[in-house]
Amino acid sequence: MKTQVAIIGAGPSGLMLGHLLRQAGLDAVIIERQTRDHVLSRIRAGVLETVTTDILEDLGIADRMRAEGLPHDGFNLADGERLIRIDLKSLVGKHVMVYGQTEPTKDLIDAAPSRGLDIVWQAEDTELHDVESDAPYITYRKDGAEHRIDARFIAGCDGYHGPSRKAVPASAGREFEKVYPFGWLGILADVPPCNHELIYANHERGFALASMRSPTRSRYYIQVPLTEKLEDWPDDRLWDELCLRLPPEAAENVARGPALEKSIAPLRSFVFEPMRHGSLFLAGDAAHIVPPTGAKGLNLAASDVRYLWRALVAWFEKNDSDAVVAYSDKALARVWKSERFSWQLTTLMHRFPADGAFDRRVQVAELDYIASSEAARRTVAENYVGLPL
Ligand code: RFL
Ligand code: PHB
Repeated sequence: MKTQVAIIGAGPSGLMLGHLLRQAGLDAVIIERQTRDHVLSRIRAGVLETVTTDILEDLGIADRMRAEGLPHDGFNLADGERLIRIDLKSLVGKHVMVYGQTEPTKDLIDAAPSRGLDIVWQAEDTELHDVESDAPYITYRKDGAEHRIDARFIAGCDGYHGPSRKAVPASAGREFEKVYPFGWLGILADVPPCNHELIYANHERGFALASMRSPTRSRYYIQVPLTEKLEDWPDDRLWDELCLRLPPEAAENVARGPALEKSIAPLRSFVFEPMRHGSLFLAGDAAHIVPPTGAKGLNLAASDVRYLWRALVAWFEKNDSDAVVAYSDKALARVWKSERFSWQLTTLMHRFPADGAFDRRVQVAELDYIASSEAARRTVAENYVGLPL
């Protein structure tokens, strides 16, 4: 098979890129390792910035998001009993959209056949070849048969564990990494949220986050040591711990219900540079990871895709390679600003096992500053809604 852009991965990056390329009249094929059901069962991001909602709008795949998504004009930072509201609307004139990652993923998958975007599910042993040449290709196995896709470019949208980043020789790339000494234990349950806006809570027992998927579905997280095992967290223990960490007025409103999903995710900051090697581009989690505290991961994937799509269209339509050459630097400039914000918010809101009284005083001082200074709140708001493209 031959195509213009072969995309590895049917996560948000690969799906958005595939649709944007098809809309511009280019050929693209997506190769995905998992089944459609598996991809749709992964509970991940909850908060979409305008960069992400704009892509869905521009693609004409936003009807359900407009009907079911929850625009949020603000969110809250809590420290013990104190609640600091970040009023996004009044501070920066923008909002974010609460529309769980599985929903736009489903909308993009459902729209693929009618737009001529082929997705190959359950592709095994995907390998990239000749990425330094002008004629790269991908091989994979499906149903016992070997397949090959020749392309002009390969887009590596295959997440942190995918093969694309590994196809860049060690001498041609550099990794930057920070691993945090804790993870997030998450629970999804069909109960009304405890608050109408998100609450990020710093507590002496550890961080907690109150989020949601809809007026009847809640998503909560608590910070746990990496040594914790899921089986040691029956639902009741998790609900009890959550209520201890949230500010009292929110804790009183927590409605309990059986877990629809429960998982522990480690926290990591990671960047791979550069994001292009020859005819291979990296986008989304394949190139960078942020801790989820800033709600930036999916939105960074969207901004990568926006730059990459424009670069590829200019290349195919006008034979203009400037944007292709500039892609990595342009994407990384935005990536590093989100890395900084996500790291800073994580540091401000979590309890680090090695921290002493000094570090805690600095956290309190920074939260005091945010509470008392509109300039400080505007800085948080500007980063949270997403910096300009
Ligand atoms: P994905 O979603 O990991 O998709 C990659 C796809 O590639 C496939 N793949 C392969 N396909 C073919 N062959 C192979 N060999 C392959 N290997 C892998 C995978 O099966 C998969 O389908 O990466 P993508 O598209 O770059 O999207 C990134 C986002 O998923 C991620 O950044 C966010 O989920 C991060 N994130 C959040 N982001 C936000 O913007 N806002 C949030 O509120 C937010 N909350 C979160 C999060 C991530 C979390 N976890 C679980 C890490 C909350 C959590 C708890
Ligand atoms: C979520 O709802 O899953 C969520 C929300 C905000 C975050 C991270 C995760 O910062």
